[in-house]
Amino acid sequence: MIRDFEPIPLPDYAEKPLETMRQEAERFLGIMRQRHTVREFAARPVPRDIIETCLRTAGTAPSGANHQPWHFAVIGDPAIKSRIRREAEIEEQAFYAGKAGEEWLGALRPLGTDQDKPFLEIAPWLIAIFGARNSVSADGVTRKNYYVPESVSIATGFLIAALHQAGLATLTHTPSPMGFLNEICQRPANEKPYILLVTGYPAENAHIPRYATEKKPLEEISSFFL
Ligand code: IYR
Repeated sequence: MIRDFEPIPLPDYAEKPLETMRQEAERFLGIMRQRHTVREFAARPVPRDIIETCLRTAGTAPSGANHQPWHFAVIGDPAIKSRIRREAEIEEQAFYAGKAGEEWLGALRPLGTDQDKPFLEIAPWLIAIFGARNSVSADGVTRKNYYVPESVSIATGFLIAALHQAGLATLTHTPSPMGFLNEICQRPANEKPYILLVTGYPAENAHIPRYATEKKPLEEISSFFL
């Protein structure tokens, strides 16, 4: 179906006075600085509706041609989580045994990661995030999607921020390759798994690598042209 341009007045925009803008920008920075990737999760359950609301936030992300080329497969079933752990650890064993190469393994050393992924069974929710190269609409027409990795990554960023704001911890896990997620999550071949987002409460004794708290200063990540 071809849709024509139909402009509507910009909804929802409310300009903030500059001082409020400053305060809000600072406040959000403060919130996001409190996000830390966690690898030790509590087994405590998290209600499904909270995950659903955060997924709705992810679904507001901008995307190529507004095609919204993402799919979030949300896994709470312990048997499926075990299967994912088993498959992921097979890949990770090969990765850490040398497939990654010395340089990559060296880069990961300060993070302290290894091939054991118990969090894949412990955390209450695993969110497998897929990007669709093309989509088939209800009327059976296949349409190509655009900027799929960019779109999926932006939506994932929204999701991570939403889960953090809700009070949950996440781990952006990327077993590689992770084609096994298509079969387990029953996703078609035109969809590529990008990230397995592990979500739940952090374990009571959770640690993070100090290295992960070292964020580049503004001067290093930006340049201004005035
Ligand atoms: N997928 C592996 C390795 C890994 C790779 C990167 I790049 C990281 O930032 C962290 C881990 C694993 O999950 O252990």
